[in-house]
Amino acid sequence: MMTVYSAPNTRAIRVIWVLQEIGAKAEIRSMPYPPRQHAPDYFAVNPTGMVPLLIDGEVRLGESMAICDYLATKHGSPLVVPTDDPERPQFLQWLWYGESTLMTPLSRLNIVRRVEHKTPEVDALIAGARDHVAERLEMLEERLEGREFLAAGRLTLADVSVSYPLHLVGMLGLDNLLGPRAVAYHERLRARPAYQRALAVA
Ligand SMILES: N[C@@H](CCC(=O)N[C@@H](CS)C(=O)NCC(=O)O)C(=O)O
Repeated sequence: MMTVYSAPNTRAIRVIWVLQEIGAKAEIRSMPYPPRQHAPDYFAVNPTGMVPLLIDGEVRLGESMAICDYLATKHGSPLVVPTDDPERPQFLQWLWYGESTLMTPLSRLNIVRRVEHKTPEVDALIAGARDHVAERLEMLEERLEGREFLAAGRLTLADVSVSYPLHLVGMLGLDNLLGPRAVAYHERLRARPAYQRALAVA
């Protein structure tokens, strides 16, 4: 049986959602967040202390989208757009947008906002990161014009990737930066029974 190490409100939700979409079984070991504080024994399993982590026999993967790709590919799932599909380039574009273009300023914001003694420099960093999030969400809003999903006209790993930064947008209280298409898109993703089941165990 595969094992997935998880914690609530982390990128592990992507992995558990994919497991649910493809109907694959894994033991989910959910820890309080952050494991480095609340589950120090986890360092013996993963020296970085980060989640998600997948263990499948000899295979150990610690990048959420690599795990999703590994699982979906192994199950021959349409969540992966095949290499000979004309939608493949856009699939890749949006898959990486989710974990780099959109996550980068969100991660920065998530850290800097915790600085207790706000100086003008800290405020400028927060404002700059927020502006980057806003600009980058505009790209998403454009892409969603006339589309229910980001590529190939169906749910793919590109949507799984982008769902997490959208979740973080909500957690950071930045919903006002989302355009109407992004709001409807995120609701559409969240309404999927597989996503709801995943949230319950992540
Ligand atoms: N690029 C990695 C990032 C993993 C990551 O940053 N995980 C966060 C939770 S979303 C974490 O475990 N942070 C806890 C820590 O750094 O101690 C992925 O996509 O899985």
